[in-house]
Amino acid sequence: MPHLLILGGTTEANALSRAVAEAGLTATYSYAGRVDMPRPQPLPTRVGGFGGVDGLCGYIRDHEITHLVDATHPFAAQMSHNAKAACLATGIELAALTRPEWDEVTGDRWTRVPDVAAAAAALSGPARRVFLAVGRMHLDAFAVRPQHHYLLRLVDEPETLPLPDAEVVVARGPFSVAGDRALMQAHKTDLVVSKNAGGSGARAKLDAARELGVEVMMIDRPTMPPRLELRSSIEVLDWLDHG
Ligand code: 3Y8
Ligand code: NAP
Repeated sequence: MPHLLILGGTTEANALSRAVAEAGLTATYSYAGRVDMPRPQPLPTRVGGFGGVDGLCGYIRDHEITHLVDATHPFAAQMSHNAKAACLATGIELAALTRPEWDEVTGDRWTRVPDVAAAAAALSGPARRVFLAVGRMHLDAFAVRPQHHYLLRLVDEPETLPLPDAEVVVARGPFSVAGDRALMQAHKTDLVVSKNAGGSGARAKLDAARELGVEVMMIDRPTMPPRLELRSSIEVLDWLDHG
């Protein structure tokens, strides 16, 4: 009897979760436990790390997992590398559920940087009004650039902030272009810093930036291990039928 483990946390993972539940398949949805109230799922759900590759191998064996779908965010590189290693070690099938990265279109004013550290390094100039839409986990990297006024969008209210001049909006995606345009106008944003997440949940700020003529600093994705990459829930269900 197949038992699927879905490494979740994205819009696409949530669509897969619904499709798998509707198909009546045996599956478990997994969150890292990054936020206080993760979205409830129509599948049995576990929350928290596995304890590295060994912990994930133990989980796979103890729960007789037969297939793993890595539907984590494109910046969740550690989890994706661990998933590849654990599937090799335990001999179970692995597929990733991914989404294409965003591409610049006419009217965009993008500067691409290779990673979060390079984004912080590139902010060496005079004070700007920065919409830092990269989440909570990388704020420390920008502490070296305290001269800017930051607008931070976070999923949960932070206890402390490493940035002296920052205002926080607590919100989780998916976001709207009208909402992000109004937010950026109210903040007088002159630069948006964004991960190249792809997908629909986080792209509104880019469309709003284009409409407002605001510059975007786009952080490229980390490298992923080679693995089978699927693009939709249908492709995953087909893979499960034949995998
Ligand atoms: C815990 C689980 C859905 C899925 C929602 C997607 C879309 C909306 C947009 C901005 C960018 C950001 C951030 C973002 C988006 C989706 C998707 C996505 C970006 C939840 C969720 C979990 C997380 C973790 C959280 C990170 C943070 C990143 C905020 C659930 C809501 C910035 C990524 O406070 C923290 O520790 C937050 C941590 C990892 C990145 C970071 O480095 O801080 N996501 N986000 C998952 C877990 O525990 O395993 O409750 O749904 C999921 C979603 N967030 O259909 O509702 O698919 O990308 N999430 C980025 O893309 O840049 C916000 O503000 O414009
Ligand atoms: P990461 O840096 O790649 O992973 C760090 C560690 O977190 C992993 O080694 C693992 O711990 C644990 N982990 C990550 N995802 C997990 C999952 N789905 N289930 C169980 N454990 C998980 O991951 P991250 O960037 O912090 O992302 C964490 C979660 O947030 C993922 O579900 C991801 O899809 C979601 N998310 C991330 C972003 C982002 O910008 N990074 C954006 C949207 C959503 P152990 O080593 O102990 O097993």
